[in-house]
Amino acid sequence: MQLVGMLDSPFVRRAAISLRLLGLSFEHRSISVFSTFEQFRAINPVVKAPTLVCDDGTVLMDSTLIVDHAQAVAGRSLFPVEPSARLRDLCLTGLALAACEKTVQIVYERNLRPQEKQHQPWVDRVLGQLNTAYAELERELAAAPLATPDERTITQGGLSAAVAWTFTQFILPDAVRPADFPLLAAYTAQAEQLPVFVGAPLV
Ligand SMILES: N[C@@H](CCC(=O)N[C@@H](CS)C(=O)NCC(=O)O)C(=O)O
Repeated sequence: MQLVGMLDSPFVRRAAISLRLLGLSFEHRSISVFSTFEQFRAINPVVKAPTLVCDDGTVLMDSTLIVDHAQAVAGRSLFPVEPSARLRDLCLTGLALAACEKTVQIVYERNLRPQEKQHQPWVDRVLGQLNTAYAELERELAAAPLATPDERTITQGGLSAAVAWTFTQFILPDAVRPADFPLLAAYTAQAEQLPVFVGAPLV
């Protein structure tokens, strides 16, 4: 199996961490959708990161679908089994993915559009959505704290929240104030110490 994409993408990073937590061996190919577009296109004509090239040659994209496939191969899930715990973890994952998507939208708006074509009302809307996603995550953590992150027990919701928070803080340090999200910041700081996170560095 090959996981294609750069770890500065939170979607690639959550897929890489998930594959490792599931005990699956894979080759990571650090190919960019921007600087090495043609090389990426030769692997996946749609040029989306992450892309998983499966052992039978199947090309699968989207981090959630890659994790879904990886869980089927591994025979276990990174989500809790008990339905209400699983539902909560799905909600945490959804919020984390929304935060990643909103961060990426702002980065693309700032970096890929010429200055004169940037549309501030759109940026303001996305910034609001981004902060709301993190506020909802913080509220969830306040209502029911996540267990101290541990490689044997960390769930998809926990790992995705940590990956999202690290990504936003790294790429958009002015967008979300850590002081407003102390529980999320503290949880992420602990998760980032785990070997599986250290082994998939953002940079
Ligand atoms: N929902 C997707 C989002 C993936 C995504 O947007 N990846 C970005 C890199 S962070 C990408 O491929 N960008 C290139 C493009 O969309 O053209 C997932 O979870 O994998």
